Amino acid sequence: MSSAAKQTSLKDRLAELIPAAQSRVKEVRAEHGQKAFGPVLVDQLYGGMRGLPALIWEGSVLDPEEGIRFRGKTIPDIQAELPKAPGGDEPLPEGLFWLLVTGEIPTQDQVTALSKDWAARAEIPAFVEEIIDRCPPTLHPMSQFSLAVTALNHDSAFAAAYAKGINKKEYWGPVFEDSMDLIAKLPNIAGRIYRNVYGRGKLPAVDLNKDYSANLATLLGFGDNATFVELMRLYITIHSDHEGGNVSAHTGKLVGSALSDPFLAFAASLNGLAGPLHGLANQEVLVWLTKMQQSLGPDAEDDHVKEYVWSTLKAGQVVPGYGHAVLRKTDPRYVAQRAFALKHLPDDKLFKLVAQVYKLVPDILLAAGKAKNPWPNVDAHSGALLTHYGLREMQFYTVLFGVSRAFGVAAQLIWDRALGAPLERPKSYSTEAIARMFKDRS
Ligand code: CMX
Repeated sequence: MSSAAKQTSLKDRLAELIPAAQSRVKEVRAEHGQKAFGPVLVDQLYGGMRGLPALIWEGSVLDPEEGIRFRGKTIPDIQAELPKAPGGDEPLPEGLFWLLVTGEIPTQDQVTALSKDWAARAEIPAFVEEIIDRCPPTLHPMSQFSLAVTALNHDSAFAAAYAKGINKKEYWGPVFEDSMDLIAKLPNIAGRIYRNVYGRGKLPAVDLNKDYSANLATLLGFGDNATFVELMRLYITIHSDHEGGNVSAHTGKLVGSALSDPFLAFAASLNGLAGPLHGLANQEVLVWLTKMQQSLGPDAEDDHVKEYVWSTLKAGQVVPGYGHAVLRKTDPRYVAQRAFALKHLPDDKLFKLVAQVYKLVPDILLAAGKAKNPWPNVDAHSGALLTHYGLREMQFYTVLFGVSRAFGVAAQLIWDRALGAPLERPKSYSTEAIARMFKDRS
């Protein structure tokens, strides 16, 4: 690639890529449009649509055994290939966003340009600051987050362009601008919520010369800790995207399909992420581990931990952080966080408990005989890492997941509008309609 080409902005590169991608979709539809994936079972309608092929999602694909690939690349691939901060080991999330949007690995200069662009867009309107400031500290941080992101719709470039009658071929341009604004403003929103709710003082300004994660860490009050900044780089990168069917990703795509702008669409994603079976599981894991520590004391023996896990199951509760609707192996996002812990905090007590639970829970879930996947997911590990660096407020954890998830949802919203994705409108049936339909077919 020539040095001139290396300076191409993300938007320019996207504009270059869109015509070929549109032709590719036409080709694929012409060749395969009438082919079937296989039967749809009534059980899938009742069973949360597990395995039902229903969505196009360009940024990532999830293999049950292998885990996530972002544009074909595994987590170890992106750790090796994406640009890093000077002196850093973890990939910069800026590069991951470039990869999700273009399918290409950006240069260091392109990533630096994105850091600067996002820092320049980071300020949030005064009325959004007021909305956050007026929230009672007892309102869950995720509800505050969703309120603030919804309110950003006030300045949506897409909503304004649509009101003026923009040609549908041009939708992707203002959706791109809104997506960039959305991602850029999340650290200020997250930082403000954190400081308000937990009395952590005034919010500093975003530094135009720092990368996204360094600014996020500073806004939260942990910017002086270089390892925490590295953790944020890893955290934002690996939580960003997990193909399209999970609740937050699918909700964002669904709401975006009504041509709701990216702020409205992503606020809907956040409301889904706030559920305990999805993103809130990272909070639930820490609540569960903390209660276990309180009940068993430090350095609990394996047998006592096992008993505690069984008591959770016998109480009709799930073991948070374990199981997955698609994955059937240990989540590579868990593996990446475990590797970070082994490198930076091998002697941390909570990490040791997380590792002990990892050793014991899968066999218990297998013995209990219900969960299809007894292995840990991403949420089983993240809280222990945050706690180590002093970010101990568990109710805040899902907000960080939300900052990251914006990357994946925004990338798809841009492509949905570039590829002319229509309004989503699947067919639903009542139980009586199904009973009637299959009455004479047995
Ligand atoms: N602990 C106890 N029981 C579990 C379990 C767990 N960790 N995981 C699954 N099961 C149970 C289910 O509740 C279900 O029970 P019922 O038949 O009584 O309803 C049964 O095993 C079969 O479930 P499954 O097909 O294996 O899992 P699903 O696809 O229905 O659900 C998930 C997936 C993630 C909701 C589930 O594994 C779970 O509740 N895990 C704990 C919560 C969690 O960690 N969520 C985070 C997921 C990652 C993320 O999105 O952030």
